[in-house]
Amino acid sequence: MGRGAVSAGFLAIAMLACLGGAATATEYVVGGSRGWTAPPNITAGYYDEWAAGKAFTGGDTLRFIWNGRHNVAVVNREEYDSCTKVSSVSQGGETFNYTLPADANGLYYFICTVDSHCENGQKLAITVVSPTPAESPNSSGSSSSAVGALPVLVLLSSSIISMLMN
Ligand SMILES: *[C@@H]1O[C@H](CO)[C@@H](O)[C@H](O)[C@H]1NC(C)=O
Ligand SMILES: *[C@@H]1O[C@H](CO)[C@@H](O)[C@H](O)[C@H]1NC(C)=O
Ligand SMILES: *[C@@H]1O[C@H](CO)[C@@H](O)[C@H](O)[C@H]1NC(C)=O
Ligand SMILES: [Cu+2]
Repeated sequence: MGRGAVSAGFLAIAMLACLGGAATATEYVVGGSRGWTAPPNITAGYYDEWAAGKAFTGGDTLRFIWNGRHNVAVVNREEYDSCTKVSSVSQGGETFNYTLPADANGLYYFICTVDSHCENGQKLAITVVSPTPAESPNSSGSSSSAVGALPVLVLLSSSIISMLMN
C-alpha cells in the first residue's frame, strides 16, 4: 500500500519532468545514414521521403553531413524549384549545421549547388511549425510552466517524504 503510493508519486514527478522538457530542440541528420549526397547514392525524391512525417519545429537543428564535393545553400521556393546556383552557406568542410529560428513557421528550402546535384535530387524542403505562444507575454507568470511546476514538485516530494517516515 505504502510502496504503491510512493511509486505513484515518482510517476507523477517523472510525468512533470517530461512536460517541462516538451520544448527541447531536436537535431536531425539530413538524409539519415546516407547523409547529404547525390545520385547514385540516392534517388530523386529521397529527401522528400526522409522529411515526410517529421515534425520540424523552431530551434531544431538540421545537420548536413557529406563526403566529397557538396555544399548547402539556403534558398527560397523559386530557387529550390529551378535549382538556382546561389552562393552556399557552408564554409568548406563536410558538415554544416542549420538551426531553425525559434519562431520558424512555413517552408524552408535547402539545395546543393555543385554540378547538377540539385536537379538530380539533392534538394530538401521542410515544413516547420512552431507553437504560437499561448499566453500573452504580459500575463502574470511569463514562464508559467516551469515556475508553476515547482510548487507541485515540492508538494509531491514532501508528501513522499512523510509517507516514507510513517
Ligand atoms: C557516394 O558515397 C560515397 C561513399 O560515402 C562517396 O565517396 C561519394 O562521393 C558519394 N557520391 C556522391 C555523388 O555524393
Ligand atoms: C554541428 O553540430 C555538432 C553537434 O551537434 C557538432 O559536433 C559539429 O561540430 C557541428 N558542425 C559544425 C560545422 O558546426
Ligand atoms: C506588457 O505590455 C505592454 C503593452 O502591451 C508593454 O508596453 C510592456 O512592455 C509589457 N510588459 C512586459 C513585462 O512584457
Ligand atoms: Cu552536391
